[in-house]
Amino acid sequence: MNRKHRVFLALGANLGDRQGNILQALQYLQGKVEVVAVSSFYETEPIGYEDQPLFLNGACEILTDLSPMEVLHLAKWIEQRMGRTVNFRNGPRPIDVDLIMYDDLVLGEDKLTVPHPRMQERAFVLVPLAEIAPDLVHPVLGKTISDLRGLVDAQGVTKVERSLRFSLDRDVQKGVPEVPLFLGRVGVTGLERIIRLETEGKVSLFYATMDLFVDLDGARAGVHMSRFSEILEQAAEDAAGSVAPDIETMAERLASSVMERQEALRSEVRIKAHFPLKKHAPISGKTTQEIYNFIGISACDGNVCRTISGVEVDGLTVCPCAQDMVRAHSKGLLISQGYGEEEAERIVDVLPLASHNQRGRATLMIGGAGTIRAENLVHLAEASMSSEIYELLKRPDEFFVVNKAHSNPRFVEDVVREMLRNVVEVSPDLPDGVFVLARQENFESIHRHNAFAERAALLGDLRREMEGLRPGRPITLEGWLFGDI
Ligand code: PH2
Ligand code: MG
Ligand code: MG
Repeated sequence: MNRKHRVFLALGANLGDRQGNILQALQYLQGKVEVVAVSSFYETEPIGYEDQPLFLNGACEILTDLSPMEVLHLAKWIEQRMGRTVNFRNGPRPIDVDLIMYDDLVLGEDKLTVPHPRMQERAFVLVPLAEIAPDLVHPVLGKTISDLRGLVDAQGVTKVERSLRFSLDRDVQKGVPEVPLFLGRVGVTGLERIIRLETEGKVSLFYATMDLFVDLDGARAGVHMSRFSEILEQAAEDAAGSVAPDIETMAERLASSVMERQEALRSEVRIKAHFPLKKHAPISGKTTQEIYNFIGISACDGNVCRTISGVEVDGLTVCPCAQDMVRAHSKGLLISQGYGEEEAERIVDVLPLASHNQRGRATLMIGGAGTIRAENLVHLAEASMSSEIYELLKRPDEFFVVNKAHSNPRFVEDVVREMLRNVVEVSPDLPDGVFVLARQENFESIHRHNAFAERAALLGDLRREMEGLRPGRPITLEGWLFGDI
C-alpha cells in the first residue's frame, strides 16, 4: 500500500457564515481525504488588504494518496463548490483553502509553491497550525512551527469558541402552548441501542428498540427531546458498567430516570430485544438457536412503577374451518367410492387432514407477578399455537411439526384462549391482581390481511370466568399500567 502523505491545509473565511463555511469545507475534504486533526478557530484581522470583514481561520491535517497538484485541485474545487467567485488578490471570500505543507516536500512551480511561500509571516496560519503540529519542521527554514509561531506578532488573532448564535432568553419547551391541553404520551419511539443483560451468570449484548414517553401538562409546550437521548446515553453507559438482570428491570430503571429528569407526573418505557434461546428439534434432537422478542414495559408515577414482562413468539397455526371442509369433502369421496357412512366417518377421524396454515405471532405478557422467566412464557405461547416452529428441521422433525399442527387446528381466538388457560393453570400461586395479556396475530396464507385476537385481564377475573362466572370489567394494558384498575 502507498504510504499516505501528511498534508497541512489552512482554512479561512470572511464572508457569510464563516464558521459554517469552514465546517462545510472540512466536510467536503472528508469526502475525498482523511482529516486527522482540526485546530480551533481564530478570528483574525485581515492582512494584505485591510478594508474587509474580519476572517475566521483554522488549520487541518489530512492523510492522502493525492499528489500536491491533486490536493490543490481539490482545494480549488471546494472553493468553487462553495460559491467563491474570482476576486482581487487577498480580497474577501466565503472560503479559502490553502496548501501549507506536503510532507517535507519543497516545490517551486508556477502554479504551486510548497511550503506556502507566506506561511512564516502569517499569524493566522501559524497560530492554528502550531496547535495541531507544533513540532513539524519547515523543510526550508529548518524551524518548527512552534518556533515560527513565536516569531510572528499574534495580536489580532483571537481564539473563538465554536458556537451557534441563538437567543437564550426563551426556552420554547417551557413556554405556554396555544392550546392548553394535557397530553397523555409524548416522547420518542423506535430508538435503537445495544443493551447488556446478565443472564445465567454472564453478561450478553442484545439489540434492542425502545419507546420512551412522559405525560405533558397542558401548561407546557414540549418535552425536552434531547434529554431523552441523554438519558439513553446514560443508560447505555450504565449498561457498560452496571448491568440489568433482565429487560423489564432495565425498562423500570429507565422509566424512573425519565420521570425524574422530565419533571413529569407519569412516564412509560417499552423495550423490545432480540433474545436467542437454545432449542432442540423434536425428533432428531438437533440443537438450534431460536430468536425471540423479549419485551419489558414499565410505567411510573409519583410513587410506583408497574412493570410487565413479555415475549413475542412465532409459531404455526392451522385453520380449523378449512380443515373441516376438507374433512367433509374427504368423507364424501369415500362414500362415493362405496364406503359406508360410519366407515367413512371413522376413516376421516384417523387420517391427517389438509388445511391452510400460516405463521402466526403470539404475544404473552404478565405484569405485577414479580420476576417472571421470559423463557417460560416462550414455551407457554408456543404450546398454545398449532405447533411451535424451528430454524432447523431434519425430515422427521418436519413431519412432526406438520403432523402436530394439523392435529391441533386453531383460530387466533383459540390461541389466545389457550395461552390464558395455560397461564392460569400453570400459575395457581400467583395473586388475583396479576395482569395478563395474550394476543395472536396470524399472517394469513390465503388472505393478504392478518387475523387478530387479544385479551387483557386480571388473573382473578380469568379464574372466575373459567369457573363459569361472569366476566370481569374489560381492561387494557394501558389501564393496568396507569393504575386505573
Ligand atoms: N487570507 C488572505 C489574505 N489575508 N487575512 C486573514 N486574517 N486571514 C486570511 O485567511 C487571509 C488574510 C489571502 O488568502
Ligand atoms: Mg490564502
Ligand atoms: Mg488560497
